[in-house]
Amino acid sequence: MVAEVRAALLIVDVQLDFCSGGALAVPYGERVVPVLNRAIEDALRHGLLVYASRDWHPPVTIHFKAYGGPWPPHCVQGTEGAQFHPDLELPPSTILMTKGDDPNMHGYSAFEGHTADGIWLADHLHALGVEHLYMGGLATDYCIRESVFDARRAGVHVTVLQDAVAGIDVKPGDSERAFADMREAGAELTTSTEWVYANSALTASLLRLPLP
Ligand code: VGL
Repeated sequence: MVAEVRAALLIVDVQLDFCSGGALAVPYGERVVPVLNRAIEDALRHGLLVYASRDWHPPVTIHFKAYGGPWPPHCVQGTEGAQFHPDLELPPSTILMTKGDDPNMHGYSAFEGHTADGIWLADHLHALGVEHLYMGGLATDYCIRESVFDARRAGVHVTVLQDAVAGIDVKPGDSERAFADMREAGAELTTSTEWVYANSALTASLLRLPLP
């Protein structure tokens, strides 16, 4: 039986290398963790699915400077920096999406992510009837931005939780420009404190358990 779940929370790349002290630190990236923990609690209360993407690069990838890419090595498979932030309270039911593991792909977008069984995020969402993603995580100006664009291309509604994201800002203003681009792409921006699942009653009424 297929569960009809209308909305899900997608947590993008809250990994140690993107937090203070990490190999590609987002300034104060870890500030999103408590905000996301509250969002996770809310999502679970409303019976929504929780997805989490992780950057999971091989040591040799076109993504890294040494091999022609723009970035220092980060989130290398199996290293501590690739671990989720230890304070992030991901529930056991979290659906993990791994991306960046193909040495020929950058893997910015969570939509380049797949489950351990090789199911791409877009196909997973489609199979479960998820039509709306609430998004938070790192980094506003790269992986969040690209994930939003791909979600919109896949016809998925997106709400970005603005206080649950943080940007790298290689150039000052990158995050602000990213917010404008995301809005332009049709994403709604809100804050977690304003966040109410407008469709929560509908979502709950549409839940058909058990999940496949
Ligand atoms: C990211 C830069 C490089 C991100 C990943 O998670 O936003 N940014 N790799």
